[in-house]
Amino acid sequence: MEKTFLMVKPDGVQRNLIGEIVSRFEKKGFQLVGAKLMQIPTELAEEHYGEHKERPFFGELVEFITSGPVFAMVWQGENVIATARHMMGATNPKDAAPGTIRGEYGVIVGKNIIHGSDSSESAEREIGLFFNGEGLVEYKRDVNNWI
Ligand code: RTP
Ligand code: MG
Repeated sequence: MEKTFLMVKPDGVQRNLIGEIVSRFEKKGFQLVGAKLMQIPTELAEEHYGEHKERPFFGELVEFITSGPVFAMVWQGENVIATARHMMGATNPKDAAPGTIRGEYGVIVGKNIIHGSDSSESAEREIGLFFNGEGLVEYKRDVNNWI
């Protein structure tokens, strides 16, 4: 089953949005298979956002994502990678549709509440970086028969 890596960023944790965000993916019908509250070390942040190393905002991005605890999660379900990105909304909250997570709760691009893997390659890479093959739980859920 397809898996993706989602993370409530430090602003989302500070604003008490963990429950709201978890609830949205639960209600959609996706299944939580791993989660942890953690403070990201600088080296992990730099690796996670490595594709943006040359961008002018890289320093700020790493500083922000390491500035407080994040809630790291792995979710699974059919097409979960693309669907989660739709549910998150556009990167810049000013362009994110109402009803999406960033559209409802975000204001500026540097504090956009949630991260989500953007492809199957990045999902695999990010799940490996944050969970390192440990802490994922496979379990049957009766409700899956109804989704
Ligand atoms: P994320 O990786 O955090 O899920 O966000 P994303 O795919 O929607 O956007 P991406 O292009 O990967 O950018 C990563 C994060 O960098 C910050 N950013 N700042 N100042 C800027 O112009 C700028 N552009 C991007 C955002 O916080 C974005 O989530
Ligand atoms: Mg990205």
